[in-house]
Amino acid sequence: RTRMSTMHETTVTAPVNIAVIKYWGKRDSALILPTNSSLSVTLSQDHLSTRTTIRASPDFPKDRLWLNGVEEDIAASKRLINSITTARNLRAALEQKLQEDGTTAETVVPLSKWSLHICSENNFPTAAGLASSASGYAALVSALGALFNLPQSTSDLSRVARVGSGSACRSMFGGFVAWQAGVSDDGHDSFAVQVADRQHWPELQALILVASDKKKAISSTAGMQTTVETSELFAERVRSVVPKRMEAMQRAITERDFATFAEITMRDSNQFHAVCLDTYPPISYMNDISRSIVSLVHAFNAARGRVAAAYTYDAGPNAVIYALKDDMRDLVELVTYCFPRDESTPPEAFYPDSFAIFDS
Ligand code: 2P0
Repeated sequence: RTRMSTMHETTVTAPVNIAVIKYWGKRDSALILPTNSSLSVTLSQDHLSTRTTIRASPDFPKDRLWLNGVEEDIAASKRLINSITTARNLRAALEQKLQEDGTTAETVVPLSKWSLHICSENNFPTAAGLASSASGYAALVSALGALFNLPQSTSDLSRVARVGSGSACRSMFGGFVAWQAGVSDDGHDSFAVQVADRQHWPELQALILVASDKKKAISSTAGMQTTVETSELFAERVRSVVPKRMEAMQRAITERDFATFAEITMRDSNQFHAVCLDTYPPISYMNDISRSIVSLVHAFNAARGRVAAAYTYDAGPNAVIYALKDDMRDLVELVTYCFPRDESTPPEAFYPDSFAIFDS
């Protein structure tokens, strides 16, 4: 017997983002409120994204979720429960409002009371060690917003993505995105805003260099907690460095000033990794290949007599390089010459805008 009339389904995709001003540190771990604002570039959905389908039905006995085909235990994840429950509460409020407004009860589908089946897939190898929680929670919350027909703005919904994973709030937008840390205890002022859309600066490209596809030793969540508790350098970063950089970075993006954009990006990556080393016991995410790519980018810039490329590293050894289109062509040639790919390099390596793989 088909129950199509009572089945509702939505599919969305959400992209990965790479921070140029790094988020590292929480002032509230339960609500995922950061110690400092951050800023990122959202990558193209074609290469790195999560695709999530959600189905709601009165016939489902409970919520279930599959990640890349493997069922996850929702009850074991506070983050999943928090984000799903928050979206469901927004839907319940909407249903109540529609009823109060006089919409006949039969036309208000009680989606807030139905259970969900959630299916989420990354279009990139999870083993490649690239951030998947950002696109994952952004896709989940975008799909819930669409399924529930929520009237909230994207910035409002970014708050819901934030309680799943901090960096996910930035993946709710394309282009250049700031996550404003806020100062409140309840998180109402901690959400993402778009600084500029992708079309604002189409010549800017990102190249991803996979230096290792091993899983990282210390998770971001655990690592940043230890940093907050032990690093003195970190306190200085939060107090006096990041606020200045947030302003300068937004100006560089608005003015399409690549040299400034690139220098702040490299300096902020370097400071983030310095703060990790200042953590006690120290955290070290970059490896020898990461460090030789740093040297290569500085040599490339020195040879050009200007800042033509910028590296940035997250909580792992893989490099993301930003450059303008004309310089990216030469940079890719240089990198492939210095780091010849081995047999195991997957054939999907491509550029521009951009995904190249170099195995150690
Ligand atoms: C960032 N990272 O700004 C920084 C730079 C890693 C290094 O956001 O605990 O996975 O889920 O809020 O978002 C990684 O942190 O941590 C991260 P949670 P998340 O992109």
